[in-house]
Amino acid sequence: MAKPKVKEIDGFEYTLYEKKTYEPDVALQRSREYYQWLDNRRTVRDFSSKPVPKELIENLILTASTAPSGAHKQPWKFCAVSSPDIKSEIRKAAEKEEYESYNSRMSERWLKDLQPLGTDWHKPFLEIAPWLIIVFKKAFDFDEHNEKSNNYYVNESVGLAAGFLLTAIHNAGLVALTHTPSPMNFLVKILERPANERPFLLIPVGYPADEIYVPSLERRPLEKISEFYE
Ligand code: IYR
Repeated sequence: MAKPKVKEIDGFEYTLYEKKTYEPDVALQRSREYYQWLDNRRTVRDFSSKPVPKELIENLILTASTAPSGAHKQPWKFCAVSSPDIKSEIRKAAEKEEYESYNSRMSERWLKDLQPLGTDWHKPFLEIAPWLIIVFKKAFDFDEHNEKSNNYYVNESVGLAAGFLLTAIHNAGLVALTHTPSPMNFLVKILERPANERPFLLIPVGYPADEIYVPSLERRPLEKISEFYE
């Protein structure tokens, strides 16, 4: 008998999930290739202004939204900004906060840790990148009766979605920066977000500028980042 596509368990509908699998040798090869492909992703701060179609950004957001979330509450909102006026407003507000951070709020030790990255309070990429995706986390939500409903593991869930977003950007041959101007509340105001949405990450997305250099960084080797208990 053919397997039913859906069935009811304890009063809830379940869908048949036919996951494609691979024999270990093929899986091993795929895992190696995927690692090498993702190891090639780098954070980029120098963007080209070359346009990126809206539909591509929509696909990136849809990909991010496939992340798992606590109780499947999907506690995220992705705001995609290409409007030059809004980008410029965001840049102005971000630079104001960043100026304060770099000049008085960040510790000497923090500034020293950032030296190899070459960052400062100037954020031209906020206007140059064709799109800014601002990821908001929803501290709580409203149900269909407009009653407050809970979200769970919000930071974990939105962090996962942001990770999926970064891999989708890399896959599209685009680059991104995980930018965290601090504090980020100005984004709630500029984008007129409701009270349950808090800024999580600001991610400029686009093509890289013509000739770019990224810091020569090393990723920690497997022995340093893992312990196996066999
Ligand atoms: N938010 C600041 C400072 C900054 C902090 C860390 I930690 C970084 O890895 C990079 C930058 C900025 O965006 O410049």
